[in-house]
Amino acid sequence: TAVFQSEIGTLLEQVGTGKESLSFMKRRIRRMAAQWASAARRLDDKLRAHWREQKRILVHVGFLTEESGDVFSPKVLKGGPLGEMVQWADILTALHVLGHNLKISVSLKELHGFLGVPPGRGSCPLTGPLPFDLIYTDYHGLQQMKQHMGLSLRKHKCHIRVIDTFGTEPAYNHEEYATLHGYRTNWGYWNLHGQQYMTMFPHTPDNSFMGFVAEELNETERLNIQRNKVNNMAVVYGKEASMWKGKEKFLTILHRYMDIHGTVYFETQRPPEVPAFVKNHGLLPQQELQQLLRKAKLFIGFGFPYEGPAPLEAIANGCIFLQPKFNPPHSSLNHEFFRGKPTSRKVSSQHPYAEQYIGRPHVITIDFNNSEEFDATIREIMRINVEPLLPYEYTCEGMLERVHAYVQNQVAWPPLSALRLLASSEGQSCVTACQSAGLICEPALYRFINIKEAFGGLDFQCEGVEFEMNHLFPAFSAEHAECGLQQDPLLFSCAGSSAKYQRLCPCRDYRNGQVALCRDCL
Ligand code: U2F
Repeated sequence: TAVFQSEIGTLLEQVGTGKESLSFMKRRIRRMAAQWASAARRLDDKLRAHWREQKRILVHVGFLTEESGDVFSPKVLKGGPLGEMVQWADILTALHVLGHNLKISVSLKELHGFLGVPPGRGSCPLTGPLPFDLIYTDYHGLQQMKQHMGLSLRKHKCHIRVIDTFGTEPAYNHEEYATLHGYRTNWGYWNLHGQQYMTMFPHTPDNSFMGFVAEELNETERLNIQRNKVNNMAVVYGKEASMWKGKEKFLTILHRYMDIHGTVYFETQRPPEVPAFVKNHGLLPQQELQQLLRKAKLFIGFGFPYEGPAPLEAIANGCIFLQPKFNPPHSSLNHEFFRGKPTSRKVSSQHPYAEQYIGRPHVITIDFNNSEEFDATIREIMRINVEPLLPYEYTCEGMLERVHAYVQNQVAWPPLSALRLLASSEGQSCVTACQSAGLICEPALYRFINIKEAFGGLDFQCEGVEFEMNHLFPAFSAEHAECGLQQDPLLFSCAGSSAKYQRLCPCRDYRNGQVALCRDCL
């Protein structure tokens, strides 16, 4: 039996020392401990009737190992990416608080130790049963496990979960299909189930949404924030000078109305990209950034970094987040940053989650190239008042609830009763088809609709039925009245569309603020 555990001493010890990234994660774990503890109490009450099995879980953080190059750790105090570390810290805390038996590895040596093969015998395949029920790792870690375990990795594959910031679509994951149809990338084609990839935001229903948390406010803090907001104070999103490059025009307009603050890393001198009228605080510890956001009215992004945690933190502290719309959207087809990533997802703004799941008045997404609109929006922002907002799925309780659901039931889940069968229109993906019915596509339910009878249910008359490996199938082609069924379950995919096909889509409902779970899912 797993018992909720709010004492974090052992967790901190397990995380270890010797790297700036680990220190960052430990500071975060310590700072958020009280919040996790009270969330655990609430969820414990809520789940009273459920028995929870204690699982043996290995967390192997591949990108922090020396063997993968660890380019992140040296940049922690220099404006480098922190989003991934925020997420790993929160995953570790969630698993620990849920009371599982946790082992943590950030080196090959530790990995080998935990997998039960003596170090130095890396080519020797693991024999015997896997000593873990679940392994959370990333693409780097997966590669390392393959080298270590050899062929036996295949046998244990279903125990693996891959933390994958931007997501992996089924067409890219399927080795044979990716090779035949031009979906091969450097990240690999591991033939996992789409839902074994876990993302930072609910980017695509083909993957599981893991997420992270942001700080919650108590009543006093809420009141204080509302009292202390400075109406003409803006903070710029971007801790690295390069993110400010070429943005003088917008900064100048903004400066007509507001005092501008930045948290850009610098060594000795102000970076030339940051104009003199900006008050630059230098890179701040997370806690001090929170304090700054509590005073600010506006948090403004200039297009990069994509899809990070900071906008949620800003919105949670009562800021309005202003960000550029991308028209055309950015993707691996047209933008360097996404090139070679195993997804063709279209990124419609700097932060599509903020745009689509939160929206106005907390999030305003506009075309920055239209100076008049930009100017008018700044003036509008100074007139409106917003309250701090944090979607439930980004609270500690929300993350615990979701991770609990994944750990306990991801195998045959969600229940068939959640299924709503829809047909997409031609050229429409199942992501969009379900969305436009107020539902979400659920790839785990494809296996129930991948049958001839499903076409009849939607009034499609099949002249012929064929089985094929095609990530758009099951689908109906009007031209020859042909019905296509999916030959390989690994290719079930919510993403993807073609003018030729009306796709069959397994949709389900979802909870407000917890899109990963259906209403009757727990
Ligand atoms: C994203 O990574 P980033 O690290 O660039 O994401 P941000 O949204 O900037 O913020 C990450 C954290 O940095 C903290 C802040 C956030 O939790 O509290 N921070 C801080 O401690 N001090 C400061 O002065 C400013 C921010 C994304 F998460 C990654 O997955 C992507 O790889 C990357 C590129 O798109 O963007």
